[in-house]
Amino acid sequence: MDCIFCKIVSGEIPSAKVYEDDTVVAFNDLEPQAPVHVLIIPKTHITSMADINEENSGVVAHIFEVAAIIAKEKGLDDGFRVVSNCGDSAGQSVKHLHFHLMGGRTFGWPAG
Ligand code: DGP
Repeated sequence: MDCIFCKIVSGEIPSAKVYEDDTVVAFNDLEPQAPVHVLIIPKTHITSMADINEENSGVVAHIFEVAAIIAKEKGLDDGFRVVSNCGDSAGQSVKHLHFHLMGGRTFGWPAG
């Protein structure tokens, strides 16, 4: 499968990794939108949030544990944001499930 994030998991495409274990990997976003902007992804290919089910949701729970670990490590004590864009209208450009962990600045709502 021609998937950029699967290639990051395998090491075929280099990335600045900030966390890795058996099931997930986290690395700095190539186009950071905040002083801290990390992508947390499952190692197995899941296309988007629309494909989460009772068989694979465990890795999503784990991703949120990892987000808390990284936020602490990065000193995001004032707060941070976790976002997953799902599908074209939400702006999902890479079709491998990923969560943006962003912090180090103030965020607007619902965007910005
Ligand atoms: P989204 O638009 O939600 O699908 O976010 C995809 C993000 O992935 C976007 O912020 C840029 C980032 N990205 C795309 N290609 C690469 C890559 O090859 N390496 C890294 N580190 N990030 C990438």
